[in-house]
Amino acid sequence: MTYDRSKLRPRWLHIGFGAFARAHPLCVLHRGLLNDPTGDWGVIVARLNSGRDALDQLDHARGIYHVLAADADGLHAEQVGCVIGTRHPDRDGADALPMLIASPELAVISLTITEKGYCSGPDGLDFDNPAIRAELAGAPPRTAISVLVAGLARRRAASHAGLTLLACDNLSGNGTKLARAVDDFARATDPQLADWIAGACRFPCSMVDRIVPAMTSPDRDRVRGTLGQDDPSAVICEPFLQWVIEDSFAADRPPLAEGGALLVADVEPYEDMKLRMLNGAHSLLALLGGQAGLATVDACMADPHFAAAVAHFHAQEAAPTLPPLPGIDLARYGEDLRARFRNPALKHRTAQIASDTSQKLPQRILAPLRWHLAQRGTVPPLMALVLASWLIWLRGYGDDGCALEVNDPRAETLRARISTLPSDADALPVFLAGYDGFGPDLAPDQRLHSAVQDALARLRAHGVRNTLAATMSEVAS
Ligand code: NAI
Ligand code: CS2
Repeated sequence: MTYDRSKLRPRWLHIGFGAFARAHPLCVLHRGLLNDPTGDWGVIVARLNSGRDALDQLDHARGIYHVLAADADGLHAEQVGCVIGTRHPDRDGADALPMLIASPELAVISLTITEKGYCSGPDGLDFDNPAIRAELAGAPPRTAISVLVAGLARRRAASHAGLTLLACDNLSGNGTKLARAVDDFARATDPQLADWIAGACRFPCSMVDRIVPAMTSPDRDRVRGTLGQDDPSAVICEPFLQWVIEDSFAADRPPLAEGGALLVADVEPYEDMKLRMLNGAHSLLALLGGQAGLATVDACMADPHFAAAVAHFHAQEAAPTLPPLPGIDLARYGEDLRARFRNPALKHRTAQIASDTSQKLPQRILAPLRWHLAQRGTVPPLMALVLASWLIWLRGYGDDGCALEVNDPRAETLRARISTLPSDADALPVFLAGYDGFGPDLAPDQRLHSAVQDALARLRAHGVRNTLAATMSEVAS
């Protein structure tokens, strides 16, 4: 490490110190500090709804941890040193984060809190979310949105300048969604605060990309073997890293371009490209692969039916929905994605990607599906199979009757409605009407109904592999 850590100040708060934060935003800032060693951009990391152990462990290592990029040649370790402290409400008190947000030195707050952490639906903040309801009724701030608003209220009261709030989750228009949720919450409590936030703070959108699977116990052994010591905060990920950020900062801008990020005026085309090509294909592999009993993405890609389906999905179902982006060849982008998915050193579990599907489908599958219906009047066959597969997951058993465990904030409600219905055909209309991602346009659409019905019947009758093989030969003819 070649920057002086003793010069780092608490200028950046990161909420959601999970696997991705370590290998992406914090890693980029670290690289930026290496390239601009005069910077004082130290980070305080926080967790809200997961335990404090990860933070205690990081404190024990004085904030230093390793990111290990995995490829066919092995693991390549990078030591990250930009973290200078941690906060957890259970350890440091409910006031700890709002106080930090109000401190004059702080300039940036970034978030990797998963899609559901934004507590939002298509129309902004979800006022029916029980945690949000409780906070608006006076409970101490615990959701990210309420913590941000509590901190910004203190900041305004102290007459400090606004902040940059940088959403780094896989949502389209992630910054806009964050701004909307914060505004909705603030406006419900203090409209003048909401006006101040809108004027003084910035919520840049950003496209984030690096595959960072959840760590497993064999991964911990690999880390120990490579470093020659334990590092409980280490993560293993792919070498690839991309971050495209809307160039809209409230005050000082950290050395992100120096760390490899691309700052642009409009992130939306990059976001849509990544969410539809990478994440859409990931959800396809996770749902259909998991249903077929395949445990990891590389195992799916080693199966010729899945490999052909992903190539078709990229070329015919996702890419046509995207506007051209200067300097980007979507065919090449798709090929590169498939090579990343084949990385045998990353054991990215299909079950991990299948979790929270209700939060992921709108930006990954349903937005491009709407494009196909509007422009071509058709439902692409693989998108229909993905939706049918999710219904099958919700009904609880896959090919050969194997049990499918759904980990999703909406699963309980959806499962209660559809798992007891006698047949998939009975379940389909309830599914279409019961999941709000479909919305008033897609839920009653007969073309969607019959495409998913057909996909369900095929998957149940022939299993995933045979269905993919038949579908690919039909689209080729
Ligand atoms: P993780 O499970 O390791 O960490 C999730 C973090 O989010 C934890 O700190 C957890 O406390 C926090 N969290 C979960 N639910 C929350 C809630 N309701 N409110 C506040 N905080 C909450 O997951 P990981 O891998 O760090 O991924 C997190 C997010 O980062 C993803 O959901 C995605 O949006 C984004 N991302 C992840 C990538 C990956 O490959 N892992 C790549 C690109 C983006
Ligand atoms: C994955 C993503 O878990 C998932 O849903 O699709 O986290 C994926 O690994 C990243 O977006 C890659 O940048």
